[in-house]
Amino acid sequence: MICVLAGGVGAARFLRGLVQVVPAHDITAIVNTGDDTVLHGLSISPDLDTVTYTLANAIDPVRGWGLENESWTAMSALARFVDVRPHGSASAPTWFNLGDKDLATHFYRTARLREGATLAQVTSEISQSFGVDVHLVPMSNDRVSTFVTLANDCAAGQQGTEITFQEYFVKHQHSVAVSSVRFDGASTASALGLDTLNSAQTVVIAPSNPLVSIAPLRALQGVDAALTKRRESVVAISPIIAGAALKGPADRLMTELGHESSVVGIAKLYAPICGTLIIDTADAHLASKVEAEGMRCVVVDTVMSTPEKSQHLARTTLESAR
Ligand code: FO1
Repeated sequence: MICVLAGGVGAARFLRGLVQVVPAHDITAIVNTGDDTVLHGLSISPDLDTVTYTLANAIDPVRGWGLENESWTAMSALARFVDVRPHGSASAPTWFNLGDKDLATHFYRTARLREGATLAQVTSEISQSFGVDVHLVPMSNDRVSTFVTLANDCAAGQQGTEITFQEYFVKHQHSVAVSSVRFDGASTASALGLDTLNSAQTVVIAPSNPLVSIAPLRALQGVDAALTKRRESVVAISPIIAGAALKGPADRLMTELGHESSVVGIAKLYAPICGTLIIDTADAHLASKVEAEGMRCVVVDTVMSTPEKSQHLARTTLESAR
């Protein structure tokens, strides 16, 4: 069985390639829930939904999140209340776009959680309803919430203020500088999938943001220890190519949080838990520096611009782990 540590879009694209290489039922994805948020009283799990929708071929291909062929009737109907809600009210947040079909997922998840179901149970029901055979496991059934601290006074607030991940990523389009990241609840949350981390033939760290998508998983008790114990069969794919992230703020966050925004910076983050780092051909000249961090380095085209390229990357990843 292959275990994949997954964030959002990059991980979803990699998994779409992996299911072409190994049977879906042989794959377990442990997915970040630090991005999860409650809006309109609805429990929203963006990374779980992005992975589910992508594997169901139902994702919106342009946005990379939410469902394709969406309508936005409910969201536009909310706009009328923005003018009347009291100052400071969090109701009718129109900055986080929820499509009409996507809302159904949040209705179901919220109602099932309120009935006492665990997030893992609900995730299994939702992925089954979308015909997804990959075993999707939230990193924990307990709430873990990612907060970022503002580095400067800015539109999002004063220097030193904490905002939620989604306020950072969506409301402020990750355009504000960050001085630190915190995973509230991680120290007491119990990690799911530890048995999988111990028993999987190979563990893949998907090309997700190491600091806000993979780090929440690693912050849970027992995860880093489990990975370190089997680091020779753990392989990571760098989400940074030629110093930049293909999508999202990974490169800026690396710099803002004191790391080098390069494959060497990624190697330094992953070396304790991972034996092999896969980097893009654009970074081939840095392979020896990655190896100097004590990791094997594999150079391949890691840009998953087509399903075929995702498949090739998945195949190379599995071969490099053996
Ligand atoms: N990302 C955005 O940039 N803008 C949005 O309005 C937005 C809405 C949204 C709704 C549901 C969902 O599952 C994801 C959504 N995302 C949106 C992506 C979300 O911010 C993810 O957390 C990021 O993709 C990072 O993983």
